[in-house]
Amino acid sequence: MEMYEDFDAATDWVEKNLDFNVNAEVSVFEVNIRFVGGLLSAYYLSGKEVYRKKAVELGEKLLPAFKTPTGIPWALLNLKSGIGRNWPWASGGSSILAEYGTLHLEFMHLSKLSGNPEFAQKVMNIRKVLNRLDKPQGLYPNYLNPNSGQWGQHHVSVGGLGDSFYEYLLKAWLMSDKTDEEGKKMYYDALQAIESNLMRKSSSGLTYIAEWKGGLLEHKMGHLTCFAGGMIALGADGAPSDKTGHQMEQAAEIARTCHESYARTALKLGPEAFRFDGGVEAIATRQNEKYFILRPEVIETYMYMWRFTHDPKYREWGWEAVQALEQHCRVEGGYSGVRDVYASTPNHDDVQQSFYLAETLKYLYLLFSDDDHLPFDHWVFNTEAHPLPVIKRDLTDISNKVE
Ligand code: DMJ
Repeated sequence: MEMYEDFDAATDWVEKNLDFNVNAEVSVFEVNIRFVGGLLSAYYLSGKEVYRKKAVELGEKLLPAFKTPTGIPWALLNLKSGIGRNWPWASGGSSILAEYGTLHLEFMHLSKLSGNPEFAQKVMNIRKVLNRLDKPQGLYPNYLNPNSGQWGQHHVSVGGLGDSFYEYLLKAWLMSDKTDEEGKKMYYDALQAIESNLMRKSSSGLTYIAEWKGGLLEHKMGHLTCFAGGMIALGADGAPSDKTGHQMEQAAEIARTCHESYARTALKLGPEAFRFDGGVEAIATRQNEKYFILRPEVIETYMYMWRFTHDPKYREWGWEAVQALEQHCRVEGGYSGVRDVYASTPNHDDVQQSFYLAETLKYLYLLFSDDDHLPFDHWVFNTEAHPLPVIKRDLTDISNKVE
């Protein structure tokens, strides 16, 4: 965005103030996607050594989280003592799929930048544990016990608790310059199981991805799940050729459903979750699912769909969102979430989530930028929209052979 002065001020702050030697308990996942991812991106975009150093330093601080009998990391970690534990609410002491499954991209880069193979080994071991387990209907439950290595409750979601695990399988393959065949296979197999067991069409023809509770479907789709339109579009190209068109259609249908979830509200901003039962379609029916906290997933999907199709409707839908954000979320100090998207006047929650800048506004900016701005063949976005470069395979050997 050419905001060089602001960037220099931030670099100066990081150099002088960013210190990880704190006695604090943090979420391993959130620290990884927001801070490690952000630092890595800043390094690759600027080449400034301080960002590389800080990213590796922080990565090292996270390593004690992997000290479990299986190597599946704890969700929470005290950065000073190195003592980890899991969320008290998570099925019998389980770790969460979307948390331990969303470390791969950053940890591969940490190994590359530090020369320390430990980071890569830790995330490759997570895959090994997963590949040894039986998967119900080919699906990955959201809960896995790090002590026993067994699944917890058989709940499956492409939204909260599951989402970015699937995203990271696909992006691991893309980020490896399409050499990570294991990541590729795990992604397309998982997507097949999702399509068969979770993807449904409403009576009026809206495609949605439901939640799976031990074999029973809950016909609810979270705002978080709306990222799947973008993910499926991104993966469609690499799918077996007979599936490419089908996956692009699925992605477009999910984008349309998520747009409907916005269009059917008073504020033209989407609810946290919407349902397809009791005669309703793409509408939140419970009061505690009617809020909007500036989440990016729907706009993220518009951005991917725009890049792959150049259908102007995706920019139009993005522009509708910009107008709604300006009208209903803009407040004196920045932007705020709203408590009920069906109420005609917004009731602000007084919070600007950090993913609003990192993701929502970045994806909007990219939606209205040229395709050569952070092109997909050179960059993958981590789940917090921090761009990481594709690690190009070394072609020297091949060209030698060709000669
Ligand atoms: C972000 O932190 C990431 O996109 C994560 O994968 C899911 N939730 C939020 C944004 O809604």
